[in-house]
Amino acid sequence: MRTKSEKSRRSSTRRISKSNISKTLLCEVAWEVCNQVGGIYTVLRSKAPTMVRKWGDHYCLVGPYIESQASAAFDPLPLDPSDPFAKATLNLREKGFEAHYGEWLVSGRPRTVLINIDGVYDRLGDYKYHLWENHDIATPSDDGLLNKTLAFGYVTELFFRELARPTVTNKHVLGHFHEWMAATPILNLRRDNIPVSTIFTTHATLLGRYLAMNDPDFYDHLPFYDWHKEALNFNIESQVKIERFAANAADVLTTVSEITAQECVSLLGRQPEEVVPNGINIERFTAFHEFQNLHIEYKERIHQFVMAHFFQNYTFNLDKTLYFFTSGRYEFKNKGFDVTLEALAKLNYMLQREDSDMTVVMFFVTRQPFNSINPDVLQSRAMMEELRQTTKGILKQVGERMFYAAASGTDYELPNLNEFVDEYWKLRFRRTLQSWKNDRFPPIVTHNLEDDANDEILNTLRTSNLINKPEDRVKVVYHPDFINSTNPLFGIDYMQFVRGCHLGVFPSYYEPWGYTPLECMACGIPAVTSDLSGFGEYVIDNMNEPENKGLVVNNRKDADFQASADQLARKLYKFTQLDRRERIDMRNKTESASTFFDWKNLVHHYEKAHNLALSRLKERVK
Ligand code: G6P
Ligand code: 1S3
Repeated sequence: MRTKSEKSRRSSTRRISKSNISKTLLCEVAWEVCNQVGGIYTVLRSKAPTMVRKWGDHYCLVGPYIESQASAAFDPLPLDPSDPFAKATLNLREKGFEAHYGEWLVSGRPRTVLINIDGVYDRLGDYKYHLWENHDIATPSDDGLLNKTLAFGYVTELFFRELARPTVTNKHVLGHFHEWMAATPILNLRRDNIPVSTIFTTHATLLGRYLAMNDPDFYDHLPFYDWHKEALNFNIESQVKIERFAANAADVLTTVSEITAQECVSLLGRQPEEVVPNGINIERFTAFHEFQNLHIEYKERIHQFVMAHFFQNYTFNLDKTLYFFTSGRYEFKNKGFDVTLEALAKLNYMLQREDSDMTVVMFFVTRQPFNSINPDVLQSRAMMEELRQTTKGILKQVGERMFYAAASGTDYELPNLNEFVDEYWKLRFRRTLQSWKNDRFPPIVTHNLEDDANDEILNTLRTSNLINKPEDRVKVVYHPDFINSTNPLFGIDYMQFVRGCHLGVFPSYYEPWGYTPLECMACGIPAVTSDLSGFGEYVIDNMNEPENKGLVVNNRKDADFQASADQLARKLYKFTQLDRRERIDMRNKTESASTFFDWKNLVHHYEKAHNLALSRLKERVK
């Protein structure tokens, strides 16, 4: 593990000054600019207002042109040749490439160049040949994703060559590339000594992710892997070479956490000069102290789902029900789904043993291939809607008739309300209730998975007998699709779902940063993270008493699987013992602690990396 002195050695670099910014252009490049895929999209989007405030029109993003996304989130700007980004775009167009220049319609409205790679494939052969000849990177012809990134890299490299021409700008140019998918331009820019200083940020190493998934002792073995042998082993040699060679060719290497910095040393062969932790744009989340009200509003929406899902078979007190959730890409071990499941089984036992009247409903929100939503789940939802309509109809009839009776009558006693309901509604009510009730256990998964028999979450639930039995105090809903507002089961978007829950559970084994607990915090929802996630490690190093601020850091570094699961179960149990007032208080503390992670407080790490890149460029062109 990195020592404190090594950490502080890195941070001795100074931030880029205002006067240097006035003489510099900065372009950040990523496959996820204006292209919502995962965490890097969140980094760039949330950081944009802070960057634009600092850099003004000296800042630009570069991403792929994907029509469905660009049509909704991108506004073209006029191609004014006195604007260097516009001029470089014009030059690209003159060379026959489709490049768009405009504003990404997100907070801060950063200037953005989007490159359409569709027309590039016929020129890709030459580029690949040179990649092999000059950099010893052979690339197979049939890998669709790799070809896309190479096409993107090819045109991005040309964009930088144009931008750095004295006829386009007399300013220094910094190119900041995120993740291997955007990193190929670094190789030729360095080789041909183009006056562009490059920064490469890796948000995870490719090999690290594969190895962590496959080696139970990944962290112990990390210093000893043979990167090339392992890359061949996982059949990702081209991608790993791009990542490794770009990391070494860049003027400055950065990564998102200390824990991933160690991966960089072992698997990429270079110590990052700066760690650039991920922040959030708090303004986006601060709903003017409304977050407690939003919690109650969206919890009500989750109640609707839970009633439809469970109450056909048995009921429990919603006022004594807590909603826990985990979410993220389906990496069973890396995301800590395994530890979470084990802890839930223990929690169920602990609550049953003391005959608790609390119920915990745990949601697993991730994405796995499925054929359709389970028709039973959809049907219970429809039937609950029918029940609601029926009760509404009865209420309306009773209300109207009662009013009429009261206005025209002389009797001061409350009438028998049954008399106001006609036979049609009585029959409909009885029939709806009869078909509503059934005696099967509520399903643990909401969709029909393509490979139900081999799904690790399902199999673990079955073996631990956590299958929504009436006596279980912990119920489980596995939703193998991400949540958005068009999703028929919840009808709310993901952040609204988060707000409606009580606790996020993310005890990851491999997680370079991990935005999910941070997003919880910003909504005032307490969360569990782990000391093997970049975020958890940052919390331990930089925050006092995180648990009092709604953040539990699960120990995975020095604890084995069982010990981590035991610890997690105890923490979850402790949470179930809080009363409502204590939960409200905890949410207040959580929400106010989240300002710690505002980009305003974290962007200086980027500013240091940019300053270092600038000084290295000045050295090179001297
Ligand atoms: C928010 C609301 C309160 C409500 C509470 C429920 O704080 O402002 O009116 O009582 O949520 O909290 P709970 O933790 O029980 O969901
Ligand atoms: C990566 O995305 P992931 O979920 O594949 O980058 C994210 C942004 O830096 C980071 O939060 C996450 O841990 C990484 O794994």
